[in-house]
Amino acid sequence: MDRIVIIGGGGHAKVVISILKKLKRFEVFGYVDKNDKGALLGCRFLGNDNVLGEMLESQGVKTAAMGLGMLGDDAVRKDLSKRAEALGFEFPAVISPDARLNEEAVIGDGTVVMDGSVINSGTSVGKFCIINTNATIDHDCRIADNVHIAPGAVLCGGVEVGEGSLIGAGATVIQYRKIAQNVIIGAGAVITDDCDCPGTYVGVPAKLLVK
Ligand code: JB2
Repeated sequence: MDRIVIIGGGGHAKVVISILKKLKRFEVFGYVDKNDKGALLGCRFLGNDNVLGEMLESQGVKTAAMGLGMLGDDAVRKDLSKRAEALGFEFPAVISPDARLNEEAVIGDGTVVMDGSVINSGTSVGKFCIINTNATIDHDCRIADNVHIAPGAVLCGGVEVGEGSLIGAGATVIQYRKIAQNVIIGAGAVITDDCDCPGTYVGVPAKLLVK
């Protein structure tokens, strides 16, 4: 089994580790974090991000999973994934055996698809996305890189989501609507119109919050 290192040791990392354990395709070698969080589901702390290069060279660890979650600003996460890829790490898509992917769904490298989520036919999901627990993405959606679809969110058919956007827990986007880059959709919001400008949209039907 290939060894895999987890980047980050918080709540999101725990979920990623639990999916990797179910998959039984990798040996979870350990995690890197700014702080030692102790053993995480039996997975040991390896040091901070500076140990990644050394692991690649001397420990034969060539594979990584992004264990940092994102709830809005994803700069640290993006920077870390770029740095690790530049070092030579590969980030396979991590897809829970308890998710359902239908025909012609395409999932990018570094993306994690969690338990209970459904991704329907003809949908493509970019790199380093989080398709969280019980999220539903129906047919022919286009999800760009670094997008987080939070637990229980529903995207109806043909929805487009731009890079870095977050669709909050339990939110619904009706069919064929377009969400721009760097948009946050609040939990439980219902999107009935396109969200063309970056910003936070909340409510039913959802409106752009003016700061
Ligand atoms: O530069 C860093 C760094 N900065 C913070 N490098 C590394 N390797 N790790 C870093 N961290 C670590 O990220 C923190 O020390 C901490 O252990 C972890 C963040 O953990 P937290 O539990 O706060 O958030 P998360 O990113 O794991 O999960 C969030 O997003 C998920 C999608 C949470 O809000 C979850 O509830 C949510 N499901």
